[in-house]
Amino acid sequence: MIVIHSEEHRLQAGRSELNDGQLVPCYEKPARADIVRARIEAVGLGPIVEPTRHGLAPLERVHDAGYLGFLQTAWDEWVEEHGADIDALPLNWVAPGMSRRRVPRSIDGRLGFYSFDAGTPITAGTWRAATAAADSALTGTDRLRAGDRSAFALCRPPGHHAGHAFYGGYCFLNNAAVAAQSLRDGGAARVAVLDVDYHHGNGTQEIFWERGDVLFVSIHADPLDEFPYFCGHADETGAGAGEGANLNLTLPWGTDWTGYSQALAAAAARIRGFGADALVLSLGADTYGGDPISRFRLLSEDFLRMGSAIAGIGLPTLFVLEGGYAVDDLGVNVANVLTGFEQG
Ligand code: Q9C
Ligand code: ZN
Repeated sequence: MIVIHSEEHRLQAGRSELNDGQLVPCYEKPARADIVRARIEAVGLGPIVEPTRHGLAPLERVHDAGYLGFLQTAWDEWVEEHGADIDALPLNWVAPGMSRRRVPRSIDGRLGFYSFDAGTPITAGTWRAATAAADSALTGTDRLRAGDRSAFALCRPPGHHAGHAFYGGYCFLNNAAVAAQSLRDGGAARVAVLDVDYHHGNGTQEIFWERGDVLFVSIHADPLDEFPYFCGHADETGAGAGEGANLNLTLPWGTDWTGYSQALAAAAARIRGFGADALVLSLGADTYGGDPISRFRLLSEDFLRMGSAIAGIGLPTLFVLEGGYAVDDLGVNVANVLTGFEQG
């Protein structure tokens, strides 16, 4: 399977994120992509190509124009106010009962307006890295349209927490959603997105919430216990034309392959019943037992089984990298999903 990857991911290298009450080194770091790329080369998965530039138009299909403008200028505005020695992190957010009718003028206000956590620093290279990742996903959709059975967009930064007009959870542009919309615009009547990252894909859910043509299925840790906390529950099924086209499968802390594989089988059955023309697979490997910020217990060999179960859905599939923070084992775990898929 062809792999699409840009060295520009390196331009997103945040210094610190807020976690457990402290500023700690970012978990979402360049070494993640490097180890995935190295493993893919080692197993000879397929050629690694650079993304082609697709411009702003496909991003504007899922993201708010004002939000995209903010992302492009946020770093410069931050530097003007606070200097370049500190990454841009938001300080406060709107709560129910507070007005959100005006976009603040101050960069600190705008960071809070367009974000939902303090774990996602904006840096000098954020916009370039994020657009290179989205371009990788879009280049993957070009391959599916050309007839490939699968492709892997080795994206960094990840995307599934980013919504129509918000960033957070290490995500700025929703690479998977951009890809799904691009497949629709390229002629696919129905597209399914399956999100196997440990965390709920709240951004993807929000983007397609009222859409009946894009099915969103997510398997993740129960948001009563786990980030992003405020959505991802089983009773969130979509609205309007999208009613019934959103499926959240929540699992408890400590879930191993026994519990996980049952949810995956349910997800696969729902996707098969939807009649999609293509599948976008949000591939987080933070379900791994060794992940430093997550609490599932998948083993490296389980990721082979995961890939094989995904192949069983029987659709042209674009894999898009999301989370996974056990860096030393991330390459093996991600490559296992892809080789498991190829072996069927
Ligand atoms: N104490 C992705 O996997 N912080 N994002 C969690 C845990 C946010 C994860 C803090 C985790 C975001 C793409
Ligand atoms: Zn995750």
